[in-house]
Amino acid sequence: MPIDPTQPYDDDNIFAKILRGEIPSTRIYEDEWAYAFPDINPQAKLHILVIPKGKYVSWDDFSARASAEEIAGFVRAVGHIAREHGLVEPGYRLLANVGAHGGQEVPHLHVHLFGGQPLGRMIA
Ligand code: D5M
Repeated sequence: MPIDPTQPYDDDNIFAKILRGEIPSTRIYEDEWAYAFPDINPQAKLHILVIPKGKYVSWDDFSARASAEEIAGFVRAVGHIAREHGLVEPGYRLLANVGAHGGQEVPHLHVHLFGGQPLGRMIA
């Protein structure tokens, strides 16, 4: 079920539990601002989820409330992960679903990073 992106942050959402180590995940990358792990239901050869350490429901919430430092740290982390995986050439795709039309299911901001294959025009 898509979530309401205007809802208050829910501390019991699955990615909050992953950040607290209450649900297992394989750490791909971690720094002060971001945590990255493989998507449980990969839609491409490489499908990584990158989430901010801060409590943000969606891209909308993050872009409205996060500090410039948090935004810069998170964006830099996503770029770093892509470079670390050698994705810049031949390329990759970033996606953040928001709300019902976006099909967002987990109410903690996550950026999908797809790569490792030609991706076509649409992937979700
Ligand atoms: O995408 C939510 C994504 O989160 C979806 O691709 C599955 C993934 N997911 C859900 N639970 C887990 C766990 N426990 N580990 C890894 N990946 C997970 P959305 O953009 O909200 O539709």
